[in-house]
Amino acid sequence: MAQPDYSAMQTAVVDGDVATARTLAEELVASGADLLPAVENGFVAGIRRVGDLWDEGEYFLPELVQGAEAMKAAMDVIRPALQAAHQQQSTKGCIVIGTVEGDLHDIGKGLVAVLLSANGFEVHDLGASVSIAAFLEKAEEVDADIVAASALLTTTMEVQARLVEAVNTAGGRTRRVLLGGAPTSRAWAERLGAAHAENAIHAVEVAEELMR
Ligand code: B12
Repeated sequence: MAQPDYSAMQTAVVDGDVATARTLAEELVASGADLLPAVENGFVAGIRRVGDLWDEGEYFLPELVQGAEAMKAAMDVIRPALQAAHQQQSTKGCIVIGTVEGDLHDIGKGLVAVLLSANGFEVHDLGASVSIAAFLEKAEEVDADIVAASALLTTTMEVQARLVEAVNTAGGRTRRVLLGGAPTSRAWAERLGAAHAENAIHAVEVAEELMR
């Protein structure tokens, strides 16, 4: 089996080339290669590079948006295949996940949701910019064991803090909160009394620990 062309995947995202990103994703799925390392070393590396170029003042908002579009096009192709490849029957626990209110970044959260679901969790993905009330309402409705929340902006980390507080003080059963997103850390989550995971694979391990 030929090694997936990580560099072409990165370039497609960095160039914001939606059509090429989609084609490369289709070829990747058809090749039967291990999808997770390819996503991480290819498309995700590309979107991180877009972030660096933005940091360096090389890219402005249109390029950031276009890079995200290419990334999303690739993930739309890969998501169902990733899910099918890892699918497990048993339900390890029920998780409500979303990106907190005011924050539109949902690529990483989406990856976490897919992997949790592929590894046997029942996952309810509420999308991006989710209000605390919506998290609580859904958690109650589906009797969630874990509420998982992403924040990619330093300004929306504070919403994670309020979410933890709201989950802990809501009536009814005890639920654990799992936090993530690039600016967050284990120390931050622990200070709030929540769990933390660095990435999608780690999120599965931590969620499994929380269910023990
Ligand atoms: C793509 C992108 C966008 C896209 C988002 C599209 C989308 N649908 O998601 C768009 C163009 C919309 C965007 C907008 C903005 N963005 Co932006 N964006 C990014 C970028 C380049 C990549 C983010 C990404 O998708 N990474 C790839 C994924 C796979 O990684 P990840 O998100 O970190 O997720 C992993 C882990 O963190 C973890 N994880 C994530 N969520 C969760 C949740 C749980 C529960 C767990 C356990 C784990 C977990 O697992 C994931 C998989 O491994 C980052 C730069 C960067 N290097 O992160 C900037 C970045 C996050 N953006 C930034 C900014 C400033 C903005 C804007 C304010 C720009 C503007 N002036 O308008 C707006 C904000 C809009 C808003 N209200 O949210 C800054 C934030 C700075 C800060 N300190 O707060 C960054 C860091 C860029 C920078 N270097 O300055 N952005």
